Amino acid sequence: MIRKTTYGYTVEKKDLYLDIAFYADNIVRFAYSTEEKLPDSTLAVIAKPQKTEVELEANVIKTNQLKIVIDEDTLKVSIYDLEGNLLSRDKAISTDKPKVEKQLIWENGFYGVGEKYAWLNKKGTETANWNTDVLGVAPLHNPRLKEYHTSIPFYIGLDNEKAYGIYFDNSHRTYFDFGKTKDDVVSFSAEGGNLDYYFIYDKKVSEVVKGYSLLTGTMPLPRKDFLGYQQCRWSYENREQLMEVATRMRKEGIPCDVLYLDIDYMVDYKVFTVDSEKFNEFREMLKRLKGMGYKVVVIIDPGVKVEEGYSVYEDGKARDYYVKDAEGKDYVGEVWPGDAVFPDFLRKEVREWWAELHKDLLEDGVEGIWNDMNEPSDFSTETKTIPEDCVHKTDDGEEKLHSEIHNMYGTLEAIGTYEGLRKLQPNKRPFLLTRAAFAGCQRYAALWTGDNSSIWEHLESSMPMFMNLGLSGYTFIGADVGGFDGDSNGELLARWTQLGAFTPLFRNHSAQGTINQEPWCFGEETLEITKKYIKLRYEFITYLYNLMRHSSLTGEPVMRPLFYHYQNDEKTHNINDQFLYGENIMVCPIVRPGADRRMIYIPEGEWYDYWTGEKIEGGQYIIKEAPIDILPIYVKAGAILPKDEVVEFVGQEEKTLHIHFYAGANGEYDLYLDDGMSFEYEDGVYSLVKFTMEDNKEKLVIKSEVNKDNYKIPALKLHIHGVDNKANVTLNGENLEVNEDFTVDVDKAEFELVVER
Ligand code: MIG
Repeated sequence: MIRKTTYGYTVEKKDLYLDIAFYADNIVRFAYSTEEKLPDSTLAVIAKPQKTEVELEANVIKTNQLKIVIDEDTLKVSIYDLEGNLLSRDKAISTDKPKVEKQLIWENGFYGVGEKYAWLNKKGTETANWNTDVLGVAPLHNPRLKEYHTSIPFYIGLDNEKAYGIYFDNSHRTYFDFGKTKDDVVSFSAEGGNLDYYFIYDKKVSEVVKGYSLLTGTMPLPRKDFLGYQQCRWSYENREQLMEVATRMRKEGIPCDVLYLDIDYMVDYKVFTVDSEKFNEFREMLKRLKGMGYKVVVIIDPGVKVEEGYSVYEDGKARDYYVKDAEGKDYVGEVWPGDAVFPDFLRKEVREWWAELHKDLLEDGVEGIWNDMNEPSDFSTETKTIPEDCVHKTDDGEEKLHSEIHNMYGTLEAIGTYEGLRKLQPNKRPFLLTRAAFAGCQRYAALWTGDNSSIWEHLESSMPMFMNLGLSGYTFIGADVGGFDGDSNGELLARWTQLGAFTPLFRNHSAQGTINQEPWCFGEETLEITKKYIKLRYEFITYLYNLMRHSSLTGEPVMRPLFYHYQNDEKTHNINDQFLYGENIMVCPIVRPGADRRMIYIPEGEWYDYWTGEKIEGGQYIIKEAPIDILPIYVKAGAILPKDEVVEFVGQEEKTLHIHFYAGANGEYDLYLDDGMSFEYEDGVYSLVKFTMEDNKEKLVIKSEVNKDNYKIPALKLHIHGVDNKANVTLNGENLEVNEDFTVDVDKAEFELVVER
């Protein structure tokens, strides 16, 4: 029997209910449970069911985009678009051990599932989600490994003309099989919990990504200075080492905004302590670094050292805030400080307590927090995490097994820390970096992909990983530039820095016991190349900041696979080593040693070689020469790009903003400007300038319009690319003499420039 509910329909079969709830015309939730109500969601889902136009006829539910056919005997569903094309069909479902097998019908590729090694397209493979400290269980990240530091049970199926996403809202260990076991079956299942999933449909994959972001939220607008270059190492062991790095950066003229302190800044790895012997006058040191333009981030691990007299440990114990073992005693594992207990972040009061502990560090001048080991990692067990039968408690005192909470543990820590930072510094956007994450964690923390190695394979594999993370709602991402484990080398660092300059989080980091890999460690040539690309990063920092803002509003990633904008071109469905940086820039890194050229696929349209200005017709493969100092970059005709003059750190001084127009197609660009730091933009303290370019081959018209000016708009200089005839040009109606490279100073942000071609 199918009954109407306030949010959709319920189908009942003996003691089982299938709840169908609508979140939009194209977003439908299918929740199977033994209770006559929608089951509770995990922390990932923030959307609520919406009143949607739906109608029921016999066993068919119709929305404005979908037709859902329900088999009342089996509770299996089939989904069609309104033209009658079959989008999805259940072959088998089970609810005791939640599992769905769907028919693999038309999907050309499968994507998403967050941070996973191996190629972009997951068709023919299987994977699993269980947050894991990879180096604890394997010598290095590799394609046969399924479980990484994060779990995002979301995937996308697509072909040229349509796409869907399935978000499986289950925090237990989950499994996905994309046609591996049987080539006509795609399945997902979990070790426990409910069969509760969302189906998101659209012709365009970009809309599916936005739909997923509607369900699980988007990244908050980050501070602009944290988009600058970041330098880290395990560890800068003392004040002298850290200051030396800080000074050397400036001396070499390498822009840098952020420095990190890894675990050795603490006393015996006790969280929320600072070793004042190694870092004497910590507060004064941070002040000096601030004066040089640096922000310092410190690492905080979740494990609390078991030690009498250590106030954090004793306070948490007195309040009964730690995760319990199966016998009801505080579970004691082993991490860097030796015996350690784990705060039960599932409870709000524990999260608030933890947040409050950051107060002294912030008062000392620490500007960001780095959460590591939060899978949580535990050296003492074979699984390298705390036992699955450990017990957490909800705010209502209900007990939950670690097997259910595990994948969310890092995110729960992030919620506590993020909300705590907001409270402690109400008008500064928090910066938080996490290793472990679950779906939805993008709302709180940036993510790095954990312990990679200084090998070319990990440079190459980071690209599909980033693109799939982006499709899975995670925008603020990066990998350890230069590689973490093992020794890096000059060529590898140069190539890695080239890619890093185009990842939202741009951090060079390396492990203890490996050779140093700061930009100056491998000789003059490597220094010059890394410096060139770190500077390029700063030239594009306003552009990146604008992409980040766009992502914070829509969920659209910064690093996008080519099919994100060229879905109808099947050639793009398996491109692993090129990506779009926003819609109009294409980056094609070199990821092999000794390579001085590579093949590049140029998608349809007209493109410019960023370095030479040469125009290239799309729809073809080209071979691009790329000696060690060249990262191939292409800009699409119609692009309008802001570019900054290079500074040592973000906000050092106000400079002219350069606006680059790539003629040959129409284009538009909304430039967003604010203080890059506070929450005042939420009250409208920002500016928006809209640029448009119309190019009908006879005439090029470039206009701008100030749509909001509550924040200072810097001086602008225009650069026009791809126009040969510089004879008949007017600026605001007056004739204009144009110089060789077609740059124009404008004295007002609103202008009109016309070129008769
Ligand atoms: O067990 O804090 O992924 O970035 O440098 C290793 C030391 C612990 C793992 C992190 C890495 C960090 C390291 N940590």
